[in-house]
Formats: sequence, structure tokens, C-alpha cells
Amino acid sequence: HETGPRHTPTSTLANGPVISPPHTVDAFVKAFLHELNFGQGVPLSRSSVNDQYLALARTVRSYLMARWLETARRRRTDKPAKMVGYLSAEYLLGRQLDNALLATELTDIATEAMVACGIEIDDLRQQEVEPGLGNGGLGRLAACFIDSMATLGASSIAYGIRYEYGIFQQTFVDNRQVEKPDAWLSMGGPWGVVHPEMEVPVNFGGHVETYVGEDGRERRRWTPAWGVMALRYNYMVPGYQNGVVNTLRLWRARATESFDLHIFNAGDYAEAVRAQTFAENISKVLYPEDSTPQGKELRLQQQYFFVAASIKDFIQHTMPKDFDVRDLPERIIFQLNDTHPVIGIPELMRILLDEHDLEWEEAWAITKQCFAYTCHTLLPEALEVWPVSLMERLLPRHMEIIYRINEDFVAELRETYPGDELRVRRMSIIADHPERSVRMAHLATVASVKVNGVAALHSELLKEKVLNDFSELWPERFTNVTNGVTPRRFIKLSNPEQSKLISDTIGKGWVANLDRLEELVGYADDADFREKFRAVKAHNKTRIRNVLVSRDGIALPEGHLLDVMVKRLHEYKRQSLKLLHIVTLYDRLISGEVEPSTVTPRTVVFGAKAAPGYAMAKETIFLINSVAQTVNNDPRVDGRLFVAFPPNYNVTLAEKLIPAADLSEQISLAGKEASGTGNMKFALNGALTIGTDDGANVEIRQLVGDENFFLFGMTEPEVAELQAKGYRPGEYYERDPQLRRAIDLIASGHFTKGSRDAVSSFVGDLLYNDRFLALADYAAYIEAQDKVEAAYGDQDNWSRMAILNVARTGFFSSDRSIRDYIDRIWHVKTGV
Ligand code: B1N
Repeated sequence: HETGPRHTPTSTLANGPVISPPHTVDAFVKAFLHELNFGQGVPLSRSSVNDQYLALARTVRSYLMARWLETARRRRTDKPAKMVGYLSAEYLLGRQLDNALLATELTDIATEAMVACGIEIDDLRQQEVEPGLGNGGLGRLAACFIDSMATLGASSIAYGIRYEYGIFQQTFVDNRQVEKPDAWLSMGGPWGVVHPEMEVPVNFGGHVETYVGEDGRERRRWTPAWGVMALRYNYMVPGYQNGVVNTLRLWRARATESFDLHIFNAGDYAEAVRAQTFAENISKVLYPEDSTPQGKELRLQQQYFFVAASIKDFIQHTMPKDFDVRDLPERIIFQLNDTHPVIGIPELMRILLDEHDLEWEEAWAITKQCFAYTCHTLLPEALEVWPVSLMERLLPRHMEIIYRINEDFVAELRETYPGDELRVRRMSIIADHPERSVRMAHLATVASVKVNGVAALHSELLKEKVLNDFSELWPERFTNVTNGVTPRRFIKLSNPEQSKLISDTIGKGWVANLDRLEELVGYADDADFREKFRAVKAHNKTRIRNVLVSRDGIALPEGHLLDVMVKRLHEYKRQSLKLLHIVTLYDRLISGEVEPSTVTPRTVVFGAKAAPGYAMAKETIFLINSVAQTVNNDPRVDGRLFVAFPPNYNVTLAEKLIPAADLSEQISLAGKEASGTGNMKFALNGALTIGTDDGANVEIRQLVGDENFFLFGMTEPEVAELQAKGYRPGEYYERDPQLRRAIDLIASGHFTKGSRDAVSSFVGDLLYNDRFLALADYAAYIEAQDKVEAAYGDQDNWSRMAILNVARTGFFSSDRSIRDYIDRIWHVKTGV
């Protein structure tokens, strides 16, 4: 238990409050040298860049420590308050150093201190390997949300997995993606604080039996077959200059002693060590699937592992010793980040029933108040289901509990909808086809106080389509919380020039109150301000040019419209449509249809990882690289078109790339992208959006105005209509000569050294399948892109539009999202 003092010190020295070193250059130098000499064990003169980075990180950490302890102390001693337990299998954190410096207002002091030591702080920045413990938007959203919770002073704790290997490192070999393991901890992980003595056991397998308790009541007893220990790693989550430091608690799996003791005793040392590896595999690697999870047993183990550890940790360690589990609803709301932590629902039931002897009805009444569920998708294949056979083998007691939850639920349904067996089957938590399985989204919806989508359109479609039966039954349970991004990382840190211009114009308060960007609206008409705004963009373009030269040896041309499409590679996001546009631009140039000197020069930058098992996504990567190679080396293009695809797009690259963009590509098929968050980052950094009526694009366009947004393509109802009447992509190919030329050029092998085979699956899919209707939206997309070029010709008006995008998108601060969660779902207190 963490409550109450554990020691009675005799020296007053040991009794005082924890105080961080003074905010002076001298004190910082002293603390840094102390870390270097006594932490790393090297003198400055013999220290490596990595020694210096680790010492710097630990120095900054030591400045945060007093705030961390104070935040935790307040939470213990203040009147008991309800907390948020944010449960997420992913946190795509990005580099920590700059964020910690910003939070503590130590950036200038640390820079000077390093100068005093003869160190270039930028070299140390480069040394940090970002913790890539997430795939894409969902994981990055979790990282933005914990930043905002700390900044608002929300009483909260976040839980997840400390994967030893994060999202894979992407490389290209012969234009194809090759994955390398992401050993992000190999140079030391200075930000995590491990507490080996606070580990928590997590069990699996075995069987369940009935026994009669002392009171004569029949009970169920789970005898697990094996278990692991969850080792606790705490990470600091500093609020923005408010003194708060919250906790992100990530679990690592460790083999228990008993796990292999009998094998050791049998004398098979090697086998015993192998068994340890098996247990420790649970937190070994992040599954690299975004949106389309494969139902792998190890993934379910990961999910149960971190959720079971977190719930137990909360009840046994965060709550006071005499805590009564009946009070849980007053003390915690667990936010489920998609279905990945939904196994927490039967786990809490199990704890209440089997460990605290509550009756079913009472346990269920408590559990139903402790969870809220965020759905992040509309793709049917992305809704997680687990085979009953797997559940029974891995978590037999949980499967039993799920059956009972479903029995009661189905009985309720039959009462509400007598005779409507079809509806009952549709809504059941257990699916019968194609395999008996547990529908995790249904379980989450049945047990949650609220279910939310992540953008206005998405939440509507959730109610009308994916969870329609449920929203008819419980309309008040459904709500929307539009996603947001943290302005600290994605404006203040990533775009210092724009930040300075904004602060010089409206003051500094916008960083923690992003609505204040509205005060910039008037400046869109100020020629002097527009000039400065363009200078910022030019500066950011020079910066990304330097980054890409040193990072990848890519030399971007100068003076181009910078057109950026960065996101996971997925068919629904339609990188293929962007590719068709590029091929069309190229075809116009080489066919002599246009005079190169009349064309707006354009550079397209892609960033995208494909799930390693996603064949079509990997084909698309191959084709983008092949097109880039051809286009960039064709003299007929005359420097008017350039395509760059730097490998291994990650948070660190995003921070440099997004602020340099002129044009943001948000071109998913309407009704498929739940929200998108990159779209928000671009708008806030002064790029204009070319986009469909999808996800949060809808809200961006409403806020910035139609005249400041390049909208194209079918709406969601139009998509539904076209699909209902039968979509035949070949018809678009036949009808549109421009489209035909583009596809024919690809199919001819022009970009693949004459090989038609190398592109046959890509072309075949477009012509005969095209599940996400790229060909149907092609003509509209090309037309919108032509409008972009015309608009870019008027630089003054372009700047005006870009400024209005910045000024009107303060709504997309994750601070606003978190306030929405607090006001409408969590009802927890805020403030420092
Ligand atoms: O979540 C983001 C949204 O902005 C995106 O539109 C949405 O695509 C993304 C299984 C997912 N949905 N589902 C996932 C990730 C990993 C995984 O294993 C599903 N990611 C999203 C934030 O709301």
C-alpha cells in the first residue's frame, strides 16, 4: 500500500519535502554533472553522446520528481476524489526530452547549461529513440489525452503495456517495405522508473469448479494453470507549466519463480529458462496492426495481462487499505480505448464475485458504473472478436462470466422485443457464425455508462449503422467526443516559428487555451502578418529539407507546393488515389499535354507503414516508391514534380514534416475514417486540406469555412447508394480517358522497369474490386487538385486561407476533448 508513511525518520534531513534543484544554469550544470559522474559513472571528458543524453534526461527527470511526488501526495491526502483510469494497449508517445523541458520551463536553462559543458544539446536530442508504443492515430490520441489530463489537472492514471519492441522500424529494399525490430530500450530507458517490489500476479488457463463456502453458499473457484508477474514501470506525464505530474503506468511481464521451479527441480535448466522466455513474451512486442487486428492468442494474453494488472493495482495499491469495493463507482471510471481492454469488464466481475464474495446483481450493478467505451472504427473487420474456444482455454472463468452477462442481456432483449429473434441474434455478445466467438464491442456497449465515437459523423454512423440496435435500445448511452491533439507537442514544440509569431501577436496564453487562436482571424487581412506567416512556412520548409537530407539522403527541390500524405497505409485511406493523381500529373508532363513551365511545381511527400501481413498495402508501398523513382529521374518532368517517401514515418518526423506542409491530404472514402487526427495537426500548422466529407474533416470544414477547404468526392449516403446499386470500377476506367491513361501507364510496367507482373495485383484490384471506390472519386479529386494549383498561384490569398485555418481550429485541442470527457462522461475533478 502506498498510503500512509512507511518510515519514521530520526533525522530532520530525511523528513523534509522533496525539493527540485533551483532553476538556474549553475544548478542545472551541477545536477547534470552529478548524473553523469555518479549515475553514468563517467567524467565529462570521457563521456559518450549517449552518456550525456542519459544524464541530461535524468537531470530533467529530477526536476520533475518533486512535482510528481507532490501530485501523488495530494491525491492521497485530499478528500477522496473520483479518478479516471485510462486503459489503452497503445501510447505513441514520441520523444520525451523536449516535452519535459517545455513543461518545466527549462529549455533555455538546459541549452545554456549544455553550452557551459561544451555540449550541443541538439546532438543529445537526436540520441533519443522515441517510444513508439502504438501504431497510429489511436495510440497517438492516447498520448495527447494523457498530456491534456495532466495539463487540466484531471485526477487520473493511465495504464498500458511496456512493449520491449515498439512499432517496427521501416526500411525499403528494392522499393519494398522490410521491417526491422524497434529495440527502443537498447540504449537505456531513462524515463521509466521500475518498482520491482510492487509487481502484480496475472493468471491464465486452468479450470473452474464449484465449491461450497463457509456460509454454505455455492461458489465458483478458478484454478489457473499458469501465471506471470506484471512489473510496474512508471512514466511521468507532466502538465504544461502547472506543477502537475501524472503517472503513466506500463506493465512488463516477468516469469514467476513457481512458473519454472518444477522444471528446475527436474534438472532441466535449459527448459526452465525457455519457459521464462514464454512468460516474458507477453510484453515483448507491439502487434503492428492498425484498424484490422488479427485474432492472435498472444494479443489476447497481452490485453488480459495489462488490464488485470491495472485493475488489481488500482484496487489494492491506489485505493486506501480499508477500501470497500462497493465504493468503486465513486472512485473510478475506467475509459476503454477501443475494445482492446474490454476483458477488464469480466475481470472486475470476477474480482467482485470470487475475491470479494459479492452477489451477481450487486457485482453487475457496480461494474456497469465503472466503464466507458470509446469506439474508433467503422470497418466491420476491425471489430474485435475472440473465439469462444480460445477464451475458454485462456480465461475459463471470464468466459463463464461473459456467458452469464449475455444470458441476462438476451433475456432482457426478449422481454423488450418479443418474437424478434433476429434482433436478439444480431445483438448477442456471442456470435455463432462463422465461429462461436465473443463480440468485444457488444460486451463493451452492454457494460458501459457511455459509448462514444471520435468525431461527429463517426458517432452518428455508429448509432445508425455499427451499433444501431444498441442505440435504439439505449439512446442516452451514446455520445460523441471529437478527437483533439495536444498543442504543446504539435504546435509549440514542433513549430517554434509559428508559435513565436502567434505569441508576439496575441500573447502566450493560447498554448493552454487554444480557443484564443480565434484572435488571429483579423490578421488574415493584414499584409504584414501574412508576410510573416509565409516566412514561417518557408523556414519550416528549409528545416524539413535539411532533416530529409541528413536522415535519408533525400534532397527536396525548393520553391514547390508541399503536398503531404502521412498516415498508416490502408486501402480505405486511399493512398492509391493519391498515386493516380501523381501519375496523371506526370502523364500530362511527359505527354506534352501541358507546357512544364506553366505547371505549379509540386512535391508530394508520403509517410506510411503497412502492417507486415497486409499484402495489398505492401504492394502500394512498392508502387509509390517505383513511381517516385521514375518521376524523379525523368528529365521531361523538368523539375515540376517530385515524389518523396522517407521510410519509417514516426512522431519525430511528423513534428518536422507537418509544419512545412502547404497541402494536407485527407482523402479516405466517406464513412470509413472514424476521425483522423493528422488532419487537425496540419490545419493548426497552416496547411490547407484537400479532403472528403469524412471523419473530423467534416468539422474542420465547418469551422474554417467551405472557401478555405478543398472538398471533393462522394458523401457517405452517396457511397452507400452506389454500393447498393452495384459498383463496377471498370466503368469509370472505360469512361474517363485521363483515368485510363494513368492506369494504363502503371499497368504497362512504365514505373516497374517494364514489369507488368510487378503491378498486376494492384491494377487488377483497382479495376475489378476497388473496395474503397477510388475510381469513383478520381475525377472529382483531380478537379479539386487543379483548383488547388490555381489557388496556390495567388500566394497572398493562399496565406489568408492558411491563417484562417490556424485561427479557426483551436477547437481541436485535446484539452477540449478531455474537458468533454470530464463534463459528459467521467465527472472527475480538475485543477492543480
Ligand atoms: O483511431 C484514431 C482515429 O482518428 C482514426 O480515424 C482511426 O482509424 C484510429 C486496432 C486500431 N481505429 N482503430 C484503430 C488501432 C490498432 C489496432 O490494433 C484498431 N485505430 C483507429 C483515433 O481515434
